[in-house]
Amino acid sequence: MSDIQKAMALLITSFDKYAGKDGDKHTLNKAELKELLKIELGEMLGKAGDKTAVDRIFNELDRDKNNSVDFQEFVTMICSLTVMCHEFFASKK
Ligand SMILES: [Ca+2]
Ligand SMILES: [Ca+2]
Repeated sequence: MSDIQKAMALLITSFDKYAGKDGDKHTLNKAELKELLKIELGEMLGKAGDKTAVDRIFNELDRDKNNSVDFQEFVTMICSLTVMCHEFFASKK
């Protein structure tokens, strides 16, 4: 597998790991999203542990407003974060 294929597989595995906690592994509820943010992106998001930040991120991610974050919505967040990282490293050169 190439690095990009590995990264895609990891994204899917990570989503399943957190999304499955309440028995529905197709979507993340707010508690599941909070745990994912805290454990996987804690350092990057800094204040993701605080409740207002989690609410805000959850509302931003839940584009179709059905009160849960599906895989597509999750991947959209990862893509934006990846673009931010890329810009950050590009600006350091
Ligand atoms: Ca779930
Ligand atoms: Ca949704």
